[in-house]
This record gives sequence, C-alpha cells and structure tokens, in this order.
Amino acid sequence: FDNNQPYRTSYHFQPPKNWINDPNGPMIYKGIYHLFYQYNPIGVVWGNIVWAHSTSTDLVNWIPHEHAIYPSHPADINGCWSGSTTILPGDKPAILYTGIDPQNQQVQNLAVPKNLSDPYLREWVKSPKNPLMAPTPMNEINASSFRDPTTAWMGPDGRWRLIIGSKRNQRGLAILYRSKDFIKWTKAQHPLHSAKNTGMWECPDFFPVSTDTPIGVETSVMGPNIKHVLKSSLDNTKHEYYTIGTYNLVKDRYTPDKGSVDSDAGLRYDYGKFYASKTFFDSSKNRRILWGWINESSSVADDVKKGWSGIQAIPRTIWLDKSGKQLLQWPIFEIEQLRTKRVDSPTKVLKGGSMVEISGVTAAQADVEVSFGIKAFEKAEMLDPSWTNPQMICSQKSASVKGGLGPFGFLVLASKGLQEYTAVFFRIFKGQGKYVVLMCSDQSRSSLNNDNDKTTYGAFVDVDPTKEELSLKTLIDHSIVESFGGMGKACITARVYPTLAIHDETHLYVFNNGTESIKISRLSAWSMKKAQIN
Ligand code: DQQ
Repeated sequence: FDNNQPYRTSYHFQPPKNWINDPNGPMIYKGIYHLFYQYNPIGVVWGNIVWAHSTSTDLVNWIPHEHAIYPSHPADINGCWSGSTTILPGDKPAILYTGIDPQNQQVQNLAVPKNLSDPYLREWVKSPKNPLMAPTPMNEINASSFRDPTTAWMGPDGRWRLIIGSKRNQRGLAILYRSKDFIKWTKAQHPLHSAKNTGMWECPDFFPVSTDTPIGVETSVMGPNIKHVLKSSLDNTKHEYYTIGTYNLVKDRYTPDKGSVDSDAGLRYDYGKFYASKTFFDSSKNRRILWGWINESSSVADDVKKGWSGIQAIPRTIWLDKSGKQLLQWPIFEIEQLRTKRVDSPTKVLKGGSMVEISGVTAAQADVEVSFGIKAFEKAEMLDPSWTNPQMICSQKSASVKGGLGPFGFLVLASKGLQEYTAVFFRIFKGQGKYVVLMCSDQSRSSLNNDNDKTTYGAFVDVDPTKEELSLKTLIDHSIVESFGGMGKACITARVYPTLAIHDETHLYVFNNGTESIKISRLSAWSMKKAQIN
C-alpha cells in the first residue's frame, strides 16, 4: 500500500496521474481491446484535452500508449473532445471525434490508423478533409453545442448514419447525419430524437438490443427481435438517462416506448456518479459493453494533493431485461479473475438492530455479494404516495434511521469504531398494491473530511421481494463503492474518501437496522488482487 495514496484504485482504470474524463471510442480490434479517454496531460483539472490510449486483452489489465489524438491541425487545434469508433467494411476502424477549431467552434473530424498491422494501432492519421461536419449559418447548428459523434450504423440503404449531441434553446437534440463514404456527411432534416427542457445532450449513444436473449448485437443490426436504446448525458444535471424504444427505419426516427420518461426523471444506468458513458459491441464474446466515467467527490485542493482526478467504472455487460422495460448491467466476468481469498457465511438470520463483521478479506479492496430472504412483510412501512424521488427518501431515511423491513445491507469502508462508513442498503415499503424496494448508497458518514461532497444516492429496484430474493453486489476499491442491486436492475456508484478507514484499517459489515429479522441466504466476499493498469 502507498500510504500517501489511500484513494488510488487497485482495479479500476486510471492513468498514473492528472485529469481524466469521458471514455472515448472503446472497441475490440483483432483480439485487443482499446480504450481512449479524455485526458489533460498537464493538470488535475479539466483542460488541454487529448485522447489518451490504453489497450488490454482482458479488459482488466491495461498497457498505456502514446496519445492517439491531440491538437495538430486547424480542425482540432483547441481540443480533441469525445467521439466513437466504427469498424468499417474490410475490418478498418475509424474514429470520429469532436475538434475545437480556431474560432472555438465544435466540428466533427475523422482519424484512421496509420498502420493496420500495428496490433496496438498506436498512430492515427487525420483526414485532410476535416472537419467533415461543421456548423454553418445554413444548417442552423449551435456551434458551442454540437459534439460527441456516436458509433455509426448502416441502414438497409447502405448509407451510414450517426448522431451528434446538441440543443436548440433548452430542447436536447440528437442530430442525425448520413453518409455513403464516411467522408461526405449530410445532415438529415429531422433529428433522430429530441426532448424539451433537457438542455444539451452530451455523449449520446444509440444501439440495438435483442428482445429474446441477453446476447449483444452489432450496432447496425435491425430486425424483428430488436429494440433500440437511446442514452444522453444531460449537461444541465450531469446525469444520464436512457429510454428503450423503436427505431423507424423509413422515417429515420426513434420513438421511446409508451410510459418511458424522456428526461432526467427517467431511467439511469447508474443512480450515483457515472457520466459520459459509451457502449461498444464486443464481437469476440457477442456482448455489449458499457464504459462510464466516475469523477471525484473531493475538493480541487484535495485532487491537487493526490495528483489525479477521475477514473473509469468497471466495464459492464448490458442487456435488455425480460420485462423489456429496463436494461440490466453486470460487471464483465473477467474482473472475477482478480478474486483471491474467499469468505463465505453460512445461511443465517440477521436480527433487527444487528451487525456482523465480514472478516478475512481485504476490506478496502473487495468484491462482496449477498442475497436476502424476507418473510415478515406485514412490518413494511407504508410508502407515502408523495415519495416519488428515491434519492430524497434515501437522504431523509439514512442508514441510521430505523425502519420495519430495513435498512439492511453493507457497511463498507468502515472504521473500527464506525466514525466512518458508507452504507449500501435496501428498505422495503408497502406501496399501492405492491411492495416497493428502495436501494440507497449513503455517503453522509463516509469521511471525517467535510470538504468532500457526501450526497446520498437512491434508486427504486423493480423486483418483487415476495417472489425473489433481494441481492446486492458491491465492488469496493479504496475510494470507490460500485453497487449492483437486484442482479443488475439498479446500480449506484459512489466516491468516498475515508480518513480512518483506509488500507488495513478498513472493515466490512452486513447490517440490519430494521425491526424485523432478515435471512441471509448467501453471502460471499473476496479480497481483490491489484490489476496491472497503465
Ligand atoms: N466531455 C467532452 C465533451 C463532452 C463532455 C470534453 C462530457 O466532448 O460533451 O472533455 O463530459
């Protein structure tokens, strides 16, 4: 352990130092995974943005390369912002990214590998035709809100399509472009989709999901057993939302399914810190993988002290739930190769008001999974119909507020005397004709250092606890608490900076602060090894 760096992660992706943000252009090419990301080569705050580049054969261990894209010609001289890769016919990757031009306009540029036989694709050549897409008085594009091209998909007419995030007044837009040759792009009359009062859409993502299997599909796949997902990252709130819907190929328009909320009150990949995410299709394992950026909750002064800021979440496999109403997410299975010492707890009853330590694992660097069985439903508290915002309920009913069924879950990154802990837990309420499961990540007691943002996060989990057990998985990595409730139905990621609960001084507990007993039907915890990262 480096005692000067208690918050540095051991298996989450980060470079040795400086600022990082959005994951860019993730892909697999000839068996090698590529991750590019927004990076400031000379500072711990955002600025001087280039595309840094690392590669991996397992999505767990990474080697760094030279920056792939950096300001070098007029179309990107003031910055190389986010973008995506598309694999063109003949197995040729292409990057489209946003450049900031000499007038500080946002424009879209193309870069291709210099040498396709370099397994790491280290050097990228920019098109002499750049910028390929730019704001003009004719197309009425807002030059400071025109960025983050998606992976392109090919329509049945053989033309490529992609979307670019934008806004008109406060209406968020996914501007659609088409191209025959990937060089000459024409803006479509209508956006693929738009929504009022959502503000600028950053880093849009648009991809197909299979309705009958969890197997992922390539971005251009259309057809009968396919739905589409549209995600946008809202610059106004720094939250992402997605909808599931139908892509009409004739009109080239996307319509979210009935009942889905097309705004910040809608579905989120993650109800904690998770932004500017992007998926790609992993053709080697037929799955769709989601990458997301997790920023700091610490002060800039503390970031300067530690010399770095931002990490990437563990890549997640993502697929459509059987209900068709939401996505499910789970950390890529490869991360389990880091599991080492395992501790299992026998089935037991966790009495109301009790707490049990999970000892024998490195609690600052661990993977822990539990399943709870619930019986005494009569004791569930009533859900006030006005409690529609899960984050608000979680903030009011923190881990220390006793309930009927719950709070029960984990105390992670806890100090011995519980001066510090982060609580990840459930509460079960009696709602209108059904039980409502609330999942919370409560950071309010995570650190004695009050310079940190200790906001509590919350989500509803769409499970029926009378029919299924309630599961919780948490990946703990020094300053990261990444939790998956209901087998990936709700995810919450938090950043925390304990001052006492660091390294070997860290403890892990399972607790029940409700009045009713809860059964633990399964509990396993693993120490996690350090990954080789950069
Ligand atoms: N980050 C990039 C932009 C994007 C934003 C700049 C989202 O391209 O809109 O670093 O975090």
